[in-house]
Amino acid sequence: DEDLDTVPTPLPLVSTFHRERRWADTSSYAAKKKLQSWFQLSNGDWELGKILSTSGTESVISPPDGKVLKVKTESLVPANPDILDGVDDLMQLSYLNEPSVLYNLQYRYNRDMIYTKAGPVLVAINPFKEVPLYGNNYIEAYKNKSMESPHVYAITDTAIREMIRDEVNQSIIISGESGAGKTETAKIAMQYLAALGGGSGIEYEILKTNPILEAFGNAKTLRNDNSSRFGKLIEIHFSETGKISVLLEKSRVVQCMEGERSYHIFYQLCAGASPKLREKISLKIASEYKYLRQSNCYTITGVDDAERFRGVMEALDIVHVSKEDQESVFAMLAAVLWLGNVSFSIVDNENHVEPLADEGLTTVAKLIGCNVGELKLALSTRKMRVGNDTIVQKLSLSQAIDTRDALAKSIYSCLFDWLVEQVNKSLAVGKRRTGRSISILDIYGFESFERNSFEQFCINYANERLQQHFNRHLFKLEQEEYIQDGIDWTKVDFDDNQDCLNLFEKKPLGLLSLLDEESTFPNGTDLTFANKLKQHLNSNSCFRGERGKAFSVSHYAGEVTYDTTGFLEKNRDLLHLDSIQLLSSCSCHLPQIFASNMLTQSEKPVVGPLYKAGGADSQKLSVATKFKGQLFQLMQRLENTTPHFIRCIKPNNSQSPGSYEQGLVLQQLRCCGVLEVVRISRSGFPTRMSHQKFARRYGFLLLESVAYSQDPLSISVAILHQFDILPEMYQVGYTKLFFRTGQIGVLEDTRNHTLHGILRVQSCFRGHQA
Ligand code: AOV
Ligand code: MG
Repeated sequence: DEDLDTVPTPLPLVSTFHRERRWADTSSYAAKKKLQSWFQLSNGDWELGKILSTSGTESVISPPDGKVLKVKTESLVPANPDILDGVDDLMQLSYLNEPSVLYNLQYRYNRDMIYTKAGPVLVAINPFKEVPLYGNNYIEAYKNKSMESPHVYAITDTAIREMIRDEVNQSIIISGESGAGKTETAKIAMQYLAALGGGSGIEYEILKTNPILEAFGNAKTLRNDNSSRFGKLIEIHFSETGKISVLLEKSRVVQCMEGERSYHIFYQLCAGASPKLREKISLKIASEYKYLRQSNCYTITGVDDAERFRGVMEALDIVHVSKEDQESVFAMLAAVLWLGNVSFSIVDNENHVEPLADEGLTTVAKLIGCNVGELKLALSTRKMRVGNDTIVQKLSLSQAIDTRDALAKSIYSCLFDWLVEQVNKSLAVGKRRTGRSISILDIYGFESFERNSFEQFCINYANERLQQHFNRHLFKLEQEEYIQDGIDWTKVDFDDNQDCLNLFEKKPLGLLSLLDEESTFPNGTDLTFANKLKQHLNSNSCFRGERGKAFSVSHYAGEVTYDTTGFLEKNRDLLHLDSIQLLSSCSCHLPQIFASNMLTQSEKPVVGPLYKAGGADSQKLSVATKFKGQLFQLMQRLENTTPHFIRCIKPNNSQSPGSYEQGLVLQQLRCCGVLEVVRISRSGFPTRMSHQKFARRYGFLLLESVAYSQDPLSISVAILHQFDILPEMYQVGYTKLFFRTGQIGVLEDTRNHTLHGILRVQSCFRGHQA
């Protein structure tokens, strides 16, 4: 404390002040017209040009290629001076407009600087190639803060520090369209956590289990060769365990679009199983299976499925799945594939069917360990309770196919759940440091195809919820806090997606409720469902009825037209008691785990509608209701954490390196509100501290000892004055102080130096000159 009078006060603030000042220049553009400016080409792209002259409403502009063009003056958008090219935080741009942001990101992208800050948010542009930004040297550099450029490592580091400093759980929330790089980004964040754990911690274990979850939960889609078909929340508890929770898209097991693939593991198994294993589980090559044949796509360029299969087996070893259980897992996968080959023939004049007793049926029976007769019965009849009697009903062809597919899907999804459980169990071994956690959220990205079905409906709904979380944290809560604390500031408009969420969630007249209702009607069809939507939802501005069975939703990320074909069936996802009983009675030990799992599922109290259509045996929650429930749980877990957001951007649709399509990037920046985030961060006061905490933390730096006798607010104000913090840099609220970005850092540095008793005045100056 005796060193106090050498505290370097005003100087460090100067550089920050200049930066702040530039922001205010935005409106004075007219005065500077003769500078560089953005103008729009006919294809919508922006180009930079020098304004040669302006007369009336027209300007003459010269782009770098030497041509001279006439453009409307009002269409010109001011460009930033060259000195700001490629700044690493968009907040630093003098002119914050779309072309400037696009250009800045592209400037960096072309130099392999794929990360840029947008205020508190990290923007990551998918390089579609290896970039030299990762590995131990980089991790070390971020750890000891010798590297400051934006990076996933830096965000992860901040999360860890805040967890320790504030004793609050943290989350890293990764969003972006399909193929934008979320899953890779999640792995990079894990990498950092793993390295901090010294290479033996839980994070390292989680990384090693990745091949399992990717093999069983990812597939090739038209948007992404390695598309996640499940959302996952990795929770790393610094006291005891890591935990992964997931939501899987099941339908892919039995059907997928032309050019896409089912789950990687099927192809990996077919390509990589040893001759001995093949024999044991009666495995053929991928093209022999109908489930895999339908999309006409078996391989992914640059991917060796056989090699990946070996990786999966190694990972299964790591999570202590015994060789015997592994074999059972593979046998179940083979059973799923063979189920798809089961075909039916008509047996009476009422069009009832029975499965053919061919290779498909007999192999399935062998693999799951039941007799052929039982399986045949389970696939062609349904037991129904009528009063006190049980009657046996024969199935039509489409009912039988649905029953078969439902069985395949539930075997697969139980297998997936079981694997997640094994992974979680293996992660639960060993205890760790503090009692806090960091969660990493990586879900399926927003999808819009030519044809969009129930899966896209669920996926996009989840993304809509996530967007709401983003909005709430970066806009709503922020603005509410200012108002509550009596802070004077300009409100920033942002696209609130509450209307769209209402469209999905409102009861009884919302998309989800109406879907569930129609799913319970025996005579409900996809068409009656579509008509009902049009009848009830037309007044919602986010909804549009389309021709036939289709409807459109205006999502935050764009309008998507959904085809309701298959909606009811997929939502009901009936698995009949017959199938469940079959599975629980068979001799292979894994299916019993599944079956008990399924039984408990179907015995759960029914909160949603009852499915009268299938009889009393098939009462259970609809897929959409279950999905919503899981989603809410997930969001609730996130609500209690301090979020750190990463926005992944896909620079082109061809998954190729080096190509940066302005229009595509702009659309993504717009829909995730990147510009607004920057704007709010500039106009807002992102750092805040209660008067008590502020006084406690910095009060001892005060030169006047009288301060100690005063109330926290007066002490706060005295500190601000002593340090000459400029009035526009902070606001004094009723309960808190609010600071612009970077301000608290100066105080914090001074405090640290003082505390350590070594006032290295010089280095402190140096640190703030940049
Ligand atoms: P996604 O998770 O956002 O899509 P991925 O993380 O699977 O997207 O990324 C798609 C592909 O982009 C990867 O397979 C890589 O080839 C490439 N990629 C992404 N990030 C990087 C990076 N940092 N460095 C190098 N290549 C990268 V989806 O799961 O479809 O929504 O449901
Ligand atoms: Mg993914």
